[in-house]
Amino acid sequence: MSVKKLLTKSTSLKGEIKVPGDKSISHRAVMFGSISNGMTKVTNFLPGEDCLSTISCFRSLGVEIEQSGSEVTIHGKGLDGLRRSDHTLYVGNSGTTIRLLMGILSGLSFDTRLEGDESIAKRPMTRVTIPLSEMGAKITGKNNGEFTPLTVSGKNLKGITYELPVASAQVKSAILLAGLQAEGVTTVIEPVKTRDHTERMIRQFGGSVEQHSDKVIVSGGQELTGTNIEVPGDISSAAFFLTAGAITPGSEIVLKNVGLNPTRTGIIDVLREMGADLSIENDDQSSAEPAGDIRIKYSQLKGTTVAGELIPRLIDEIPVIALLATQAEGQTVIKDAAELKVKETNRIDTVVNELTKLGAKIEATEDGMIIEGKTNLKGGNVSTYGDHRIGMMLSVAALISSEEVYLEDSEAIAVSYPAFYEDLNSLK
Ligand code: SPQ
Repeated sequence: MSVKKLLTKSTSLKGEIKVPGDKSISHRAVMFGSISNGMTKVTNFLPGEDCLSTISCFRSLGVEIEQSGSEVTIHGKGLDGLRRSDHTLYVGNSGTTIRLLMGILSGLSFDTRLEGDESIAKRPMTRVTIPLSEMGAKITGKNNGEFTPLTVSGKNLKGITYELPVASAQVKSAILLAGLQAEGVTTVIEPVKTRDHTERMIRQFGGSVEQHSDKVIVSGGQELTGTNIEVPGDISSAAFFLTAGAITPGSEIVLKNVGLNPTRTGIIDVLREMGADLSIENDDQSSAEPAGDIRIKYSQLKGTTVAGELIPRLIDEIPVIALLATQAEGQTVIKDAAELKVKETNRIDTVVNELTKLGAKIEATEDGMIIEGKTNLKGGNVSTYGDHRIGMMLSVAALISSEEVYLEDSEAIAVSYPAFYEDLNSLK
């Protein structure tokens, strides 16, 4: 059901928010818990639609999982404990679920059919099916395995050395999950370093993995053991409030317990570069995933360039960085980000089209966008087009728009942040 939401301008935002658990880490906690031996307890799990899809897929594969809000208990019986599902696994809107799951299913001795929603049906899968097939799995799907529905027939796998053609944590993770089951050693070479939650989690579950600046190496045949995982807050969710605080005059917001894994903190670097008044407090580097509180105050911003090695460290924050740039003096250039075209929507086109409707001066390029600031945003009719991050970015834009903003398909936000509007309203 499409929900059209009326959004209005706000005065200064003040207060504290504890953003929900990290989406990437929540998915991986359920996956590793399901393939390990023994019990795994996950706290601060993100009960968003995407992570619930991951739970539902593993339940269909025979894993006993209890979930109540942000608490999850997984009764893992190891990879051998997974059973063939008699129905197609439905991954909803979640690219992480389908791609990482394919890595796990590649080494299991049964067939599994996978499909998702309309957006998943358009997202490229050969980036995963090619290396997994090279390892020995048999994967069939629409257009020679490019699109869902896909069927994975698990086989005995052999380790490979694979150079990723695109910087992608999902592809790297799928290969590592297959590598844990393969004969011999699997090496993934990255063009640019991407988020390393999978690597950190292999160690948390008692496995071993070698991490170098440009490559990751795992040996096959490792036995993983269940453990307790405390998920830090999601910096990609925090990014919407960091932006709201930075662009809404008079604001001061503190975001509690946000994940500060350096492979994810590109947004902090960009905000600082743009002149934002931002500080990190209670920085805790002692856990497997570092975390801390982030304080942001309204300030005058200036344009910047976002490119190169920074891109994978903030890939999901680019929609909201485009909004920040509309409020910065001068030009902001975002490049080397062609991957945005294959997310939940083509995020170059959606960001440019929707922000243009609100009066932004923004132009699409082949691999990014160019934004001229500072512009006054006005009201209008916009849509998420089913993309949660576009929905939250437009909701933040509405805070400083001179007229009312109507947001079509606002329900998409529940994919990663079901309580987004409650948290936003608590700051008004
Ligand atoms: O799971 P999904 O739908 O792919 O989610 C997105 C998002 O905006 O939430 C991307 F559309 O995040 C990806 C991210 O872009 C999550 C992810 C991960 O958990 O490994 C890695 C990134 O994708 P990729 O393709 O660059 O590896």
